[in-house]
Amino acid sequence: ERGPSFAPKHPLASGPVSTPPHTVDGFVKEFLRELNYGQGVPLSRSSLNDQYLALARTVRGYLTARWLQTATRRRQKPHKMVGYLSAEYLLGRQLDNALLATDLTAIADEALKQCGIDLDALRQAEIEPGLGNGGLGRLAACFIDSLATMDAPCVGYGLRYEYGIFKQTFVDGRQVEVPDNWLSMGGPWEIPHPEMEVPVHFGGHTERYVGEDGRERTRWISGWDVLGIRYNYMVPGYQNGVVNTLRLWRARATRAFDLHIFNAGDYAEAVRSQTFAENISKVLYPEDSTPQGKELRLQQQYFFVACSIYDFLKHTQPTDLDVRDLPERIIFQLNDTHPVIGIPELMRLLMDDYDLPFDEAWAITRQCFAYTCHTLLPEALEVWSVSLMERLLPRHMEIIYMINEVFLEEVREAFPGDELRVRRMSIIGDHPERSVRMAHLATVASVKVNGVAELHSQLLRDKVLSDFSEMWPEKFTNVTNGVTPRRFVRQSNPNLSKLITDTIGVGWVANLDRLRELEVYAEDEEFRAKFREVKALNKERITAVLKRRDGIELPQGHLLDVMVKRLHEYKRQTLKLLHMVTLYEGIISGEVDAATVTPRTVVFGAKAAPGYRMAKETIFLINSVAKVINNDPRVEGKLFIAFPANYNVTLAERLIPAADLSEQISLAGKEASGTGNMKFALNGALTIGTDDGANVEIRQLVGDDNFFLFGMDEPAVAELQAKGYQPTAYYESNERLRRAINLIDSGHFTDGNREAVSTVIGDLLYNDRFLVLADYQSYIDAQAKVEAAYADQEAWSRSAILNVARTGFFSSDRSMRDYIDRIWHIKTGS
Ligand code: GPQ
Repeated sequence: ERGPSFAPKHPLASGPVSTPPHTVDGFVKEFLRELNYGQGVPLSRSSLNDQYLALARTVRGYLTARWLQTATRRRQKPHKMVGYLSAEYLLGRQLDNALLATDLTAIADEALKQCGIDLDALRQAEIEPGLGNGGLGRLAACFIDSLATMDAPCVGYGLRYEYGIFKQTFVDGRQVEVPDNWLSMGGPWEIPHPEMEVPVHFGGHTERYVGEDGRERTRWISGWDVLGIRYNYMVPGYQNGVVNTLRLWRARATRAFDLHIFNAGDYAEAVRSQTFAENISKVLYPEDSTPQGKELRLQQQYFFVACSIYDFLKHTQPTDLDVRDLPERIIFQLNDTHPVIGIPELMRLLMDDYDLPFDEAWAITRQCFAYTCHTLLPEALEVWSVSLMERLLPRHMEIIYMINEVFLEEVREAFPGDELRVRRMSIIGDHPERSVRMAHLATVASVKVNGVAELHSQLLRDKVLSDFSEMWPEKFTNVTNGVTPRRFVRQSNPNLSKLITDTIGVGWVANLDRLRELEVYAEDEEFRAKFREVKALNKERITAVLKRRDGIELPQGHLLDVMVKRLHEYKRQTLKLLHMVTLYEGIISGEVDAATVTPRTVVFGAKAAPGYRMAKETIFLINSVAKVINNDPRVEGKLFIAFPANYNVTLAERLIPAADLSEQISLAGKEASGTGNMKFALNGALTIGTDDGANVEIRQLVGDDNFFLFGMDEPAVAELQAKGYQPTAYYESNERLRRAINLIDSGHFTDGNREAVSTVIGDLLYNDRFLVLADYQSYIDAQAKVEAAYADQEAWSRSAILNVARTGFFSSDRSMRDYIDRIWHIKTGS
């Protein structure tokens, strides 16, 4: 291994050699240097991609200078740090964020102008790194942004997928997935370290041996190995000179691996086996909240966690550290169960490499992890079959058995004679096959277990993990999610940002509670007019974006009603669709005069997991309904449905600032938190939502008058389900619902093809696991209230402003403060 190995005497040895100048002239020089010497082209012959890459590397240079300084400062006085372990980071585009963090936007703009280049064109050349599925991955990206802004010592660890979340296209209204080759135009934001290889083992068997001291030990003789290659990404704090690290791992074949086969003369087989090893970091699994028990996925999880723990032990921590002091140096935060295999991995290292006995290793390990759960859906709780574990990670499986044995003893001691409880709590489950319950393992080993919104944490304690919370009540806590105001207000909504800054000063960007100072302006007519002007400008902007990006012509002057999130039954996109069909059916049946209808455009954005049948059928249905409603002259242009393909972070940044109405309509008790809901409120959209996830807290903060609540609450849902829910009863007793469903069922939206809608309709009528029909009437009534409220633009603006002013709580800076104070106990700013 060729790591850092010499101690040079040069006065500039701890770098950076110089910091690039914060001036237009200086920036021009840095940029041209990158263009000439990095890309090897003169300005006059450079392509758009040359210019983008040179600009990105220029800006990266400004970041690296700060990054080296941050690292040097932290090395001088090492403190406990956070290792944030996450299989996903849904970063979004980097350029704008880096410019904002370094306060270079105006300088870069002017510098490029002098070179005859439009900054905006280069912005659009960036392919966003989509290394995540949805909320969970975007949350990780917000968290590391906040930690850098708070100057908290943190390394984000994850996987450098060669292919991120698939690109969604529609063919005849159906989703077709296209691979996301995000690195195809170059990866200017990453710094690879191909010389820093981390060995990762798989398969094989274990054997006992007796050490020199006479004690029995175990060694793992692996069956095959791969190497982890380190890729560093910089995570800049907001205008504070701090740059933290995001470290993503790429799998590469070992040389030993193929030498053997080369020697046997099979060249092609050797190359093929390389591909096998490199497959580990090839592609992000596109299932959100519904993991498939695929072997490659377990390989990915173990691969990145093993690399990360090794990296911390060998490179990051001070070399003189005694592993017994590990809990004073590191806390690994488990972003859901994906990195939970890190628990037996740390145990393995402590026992087999550092020679500690089980009890001592276990006492240390139990202080080094904390676990965040992001779901309540039983099907989202990961389990791995024991047979797969034994084959892929035999030593880890042994260690899990040992952990389970001492844990179940603890349970028996706390609850004598309660063998049913012991079975329920066991880390190993028996049905439908013997498997490891990763959420149990995480809970047993962690210092703290947290949910992601008040209601979610409560339901975790009372339902999903109730046995555990009875045993260890103090282990359970809540940290309500948050979003970064840098990306999701300051960058994405420059018009609103300027209005806010002109009104209360710039302090809000790093201290979002200060938005409270806007509250008084809700009563100020002039401010309200300016606020409406901002919305109007943002609507113009999204109109231009959708035209250019999707060829969609958004009608003007409409209430803009937005539902963007992964396609999932529990999120109930179908309920939104039934509302639109109801409005439409009212018009075409002659019951409602189109002239009296509130003009409304609904924008859907949603990817479906490629193997999720119902979700894909729902996409097809939305597209089918959209085509008919948008083109029916009887509607007189009053209703419109836009479903741009490939909703991603970049589109979210354009769409959310323009929205009037935010759809957060999951069945109560199913959405752990939601984070889109927070972004909408912060950008001045009103929410129509159920009492679910963080909606509850949004409503408490903004007030009932400024939130459209509907639907059953969680206890009502539980009660209805307990007594036996019958969707047909709602269908039969509600005429408008029946007419809407019948219209879809008749094939009206599918050229007479009834078969094409039967999956969705059949499920609604005879299954409806997420009680769409039960909440239908309440939703329709709430939407009528929305229309009445929207008719009074002054009152609407007042509510929208109050949403902005009262939701500063949802800054991810506050979430990070909570983790730091109550879970991690690390120091910031030193
Ligand atoms: N979430 Cl378990 C995901 O995005 N993916 C997952 O696999 C799981 C959860 C979401 C969750 O559905 C949202 O309610 C949360 O707001 C989000 O995680 C972040 O906590």
